[in-house]
Amino acid sequence: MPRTALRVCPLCEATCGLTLTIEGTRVTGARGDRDDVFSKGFICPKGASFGAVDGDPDRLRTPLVRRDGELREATWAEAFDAVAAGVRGVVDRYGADSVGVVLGNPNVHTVAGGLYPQVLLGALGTRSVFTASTVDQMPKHVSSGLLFGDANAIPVPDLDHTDHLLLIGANPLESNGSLCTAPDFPGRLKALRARGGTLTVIDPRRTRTAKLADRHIAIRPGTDALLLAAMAQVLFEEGLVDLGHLAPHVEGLDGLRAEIGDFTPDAVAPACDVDAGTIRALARELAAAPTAAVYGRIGSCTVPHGTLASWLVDVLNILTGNLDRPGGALFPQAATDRTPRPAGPGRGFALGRWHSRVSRHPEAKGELPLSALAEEIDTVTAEGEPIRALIAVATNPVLSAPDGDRLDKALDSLDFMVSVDPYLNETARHADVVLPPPPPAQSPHHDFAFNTLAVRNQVRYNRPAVPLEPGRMAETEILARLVLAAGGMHGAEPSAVDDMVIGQTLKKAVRDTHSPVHGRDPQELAALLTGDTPPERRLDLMLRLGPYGDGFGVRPDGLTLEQLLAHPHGIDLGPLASRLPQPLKTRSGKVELLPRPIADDLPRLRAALDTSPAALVLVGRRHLRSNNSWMHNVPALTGGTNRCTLHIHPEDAERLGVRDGADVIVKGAGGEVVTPAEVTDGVRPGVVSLPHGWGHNRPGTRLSHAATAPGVNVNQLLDGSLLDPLSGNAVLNGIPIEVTATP
Ligand SMILES: Nc1nc2c(c(=O)[nH]1)N[C@H]1C(S)=C(S)[C@@H](COP(=O)(O)OP(=O)(O)OC[C@H]3O[C@@H](n4cnc5c(=O)[nH]c(N)nc54)[C@H](O)[C@@H]3O)O[C@H]1N2
Ligand SMILES: Nc1nc2c(c(=O)[nH]1)N[C@H]1C(S)=C(S)[C@@H](COP(=O)(O)OP(=O)(O)OC[C@H]3O[C@@H](n4cnc5c(=O)[nH]c(N)nc54)[C@H](O)[C@@H]3O)O[C@H]1N2
Ligand code: SF4
Ligand SMILES: [Mo]
Repeated sequence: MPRTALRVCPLCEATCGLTLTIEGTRVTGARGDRDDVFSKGFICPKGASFGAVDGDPDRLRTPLVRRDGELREATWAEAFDAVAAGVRGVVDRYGADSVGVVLGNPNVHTVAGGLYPQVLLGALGTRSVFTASTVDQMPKHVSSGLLFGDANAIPVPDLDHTDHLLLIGANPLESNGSLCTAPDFPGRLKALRARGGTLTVIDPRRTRTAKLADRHIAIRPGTDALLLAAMAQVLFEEGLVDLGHLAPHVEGLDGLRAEIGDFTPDAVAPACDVDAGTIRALARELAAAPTAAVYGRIGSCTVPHGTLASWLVDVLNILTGNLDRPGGALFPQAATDRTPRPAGPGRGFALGRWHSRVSRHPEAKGELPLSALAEEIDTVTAEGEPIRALIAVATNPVLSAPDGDRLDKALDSLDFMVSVDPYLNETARHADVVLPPPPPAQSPHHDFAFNTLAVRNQVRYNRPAVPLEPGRMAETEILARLVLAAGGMHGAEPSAVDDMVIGQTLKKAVRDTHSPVHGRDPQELAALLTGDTPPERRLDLMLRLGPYGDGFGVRPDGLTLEQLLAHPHGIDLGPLASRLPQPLKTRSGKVELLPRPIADDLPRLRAALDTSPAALVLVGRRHLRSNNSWMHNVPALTGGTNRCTLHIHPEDAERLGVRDGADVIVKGAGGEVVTPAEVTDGVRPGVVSLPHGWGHNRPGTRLSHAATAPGVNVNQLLDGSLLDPLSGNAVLNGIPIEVTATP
């Protein structure tokens, strides 16, 4: 008899609740959970394919260990012995920084990824840390760090209540939203219009999201910071600045006005290719709306002025009084957030506390640019040791980061590499040890990351929908054992890792005068934790110490793991609400409108006014039935329009002699690829578009379906040298390229 189980979907940031149909130990169906407190039944084609993603026969079932040059099946014990020997050998000989750690996107979608990577970094003590954030949203972290003193304080547009949404470089109809967790983002945009609100989309492509908008502005890629600066300039010039409730919490207004005075609409219009009148209208509409939210995503981050654009998004929210008010952009409050501290000056946010060895890139948020990973491995300098061992968790940088060919060679030269990944893919094929986590149905689920970015405060937890297959190891245990093996405690019980974290957290909490458990006995508190597994006990701890928690009995109705388990469809914690000044951790205790690193970067933006644009630039695109590099192996999600083609405008096609469907050569600083052209006026003239995550044609992988239609790796067009200097984020959009027709 089939049974059902509830499970939040981990396949994108929308976090939809699913009802899985399970026959034996197999997931044979998935539909939206109508009783889910947040998603209320919404599901997309990826979620509907949960069973196929979960049951992909190419998923690895046992660890692989390299012997005599070949990856062979091995026991878990053999695999962790090899990890301990490989990593510790390098640490002992060359020091901790010669071990690199790369953390990929699915870490924010798993319980294991939420609980162990920070412990791993602590145990290793390495500064060679790289994550998908520097090919994604690092500019937003940096701008939040500078404005609010907390890199993780990211305001989220109040989608369900706003009157006016200005959406920049985001295509939620394909991506289902990002840094704005909202199940049924498309439905929420339609509801905004239905209640009389307006939607403006700024995107060089006429996306499905743009088609839904009242106004679509096909900007020249990479120039959003100029356009946003000009909007701010108009607000000042026309007396439309109105901080409202924010006034007591903001400093630096006069400095800001002076600094951006020369970014007038007329000055930026030629660079943006948006006329000055339109820019003025955008500013006036924003100021006139009863409530409004400006929201920027990939297209505003992965560009040369990504941090400035991300900063200006919030500057506009602030200047119009829309930050931190319902209908504007608000700070969510997640159930596992730390207990809020009273408002007041904080420690602030520091950038560039250390630098990368080869190109001297400043760290941001403790990370070095993923674009610099290859050179940190393959380049010898007098400054110190290169990276000689690599720990890669849930990541495929050979496809997702610039210049995969160089990284491919660099990974081959390592003394040791371990990959925690369900697939033997383009990156994992270089590993000496591959540790495969179980598929999602066999894993617990909680959204540590996305609840801090959600348009409604809520909390959900799922235990594994089916038991672990024999021979499998939970990813939480894999990562705990990895912490022990890499940290020099190989062989200890994995629960020792969790006990240590619980002990340290409680010790700190009882000393904190603002904590509900101040003055109590940590051991007594630890004994009160419930849960079937060490990670569950850690979740219980975070919930109970969190803003809605029971404080270990201080608030008897407060949240605990037990309560959460009693509410399988989740617990609603209410709409987003104003929280300032509490989230501010700047040294001044205020929103610092014009932080020094931003002011120092403005001359570079000014210089962009006079730079003549390249004849042809490349932007990316996402497809609803895809996700970065790892869903091309599921037949139900490939084919049709989900193909790796180069979108090119008819005028450019004509000029270059490119025919629809014919192969074209695309050439960039890092290399060239050959791919079919698709002639469409969905991109603006002067812009071509190619999706990322393709290029499944390297030997030694086990991705049998993906290999049948491999596509090409767009990131091979990059050489890794184009970065947003403040954040170290890769420039992935607006890259100059050449396109030629094949004979
Ligand atoms: N040109 C261009 N490049 C881009 C982008 C772009 O827009 N344009 N987007 C960038 C963005 S936003 C991102 S986030 C990055 C993503 O870059 P990455 O994080 O490096 O890449 P993914 O393709 O998400 O690969 C994730 C890996 O995790 C594995 N995985 C899946 N589920 C699990 C799990 O439960 N546990 C573990 N341990 N592993 C799992 C998959 O098999 C896959 O190998 O790509 C970036 N690259
Ligand atoms: N289906 C699907 N969903 C996904 C993913 C996926 O790969 N596939 N990946 C997930 C991940 S990791 C992330 S980070 C999110 C990303 O979520 P989104 O940010 O919504 O992602 P995109 O669909 O890439 O939208 C970026 C848009 O920016 C536009 N753009 C490019 N350059 C510029 C520019 O200079 N200025 C402006 N204004 N626009 C520009 C592009 O044309 C594109 O339409 O999606 C997540 N969801
Ligand atoms: S929108 Fe995202 S979370 Fe929801 S079903 Fe689709 S892939 Fe899963
Ligand atoms: Mo991402």
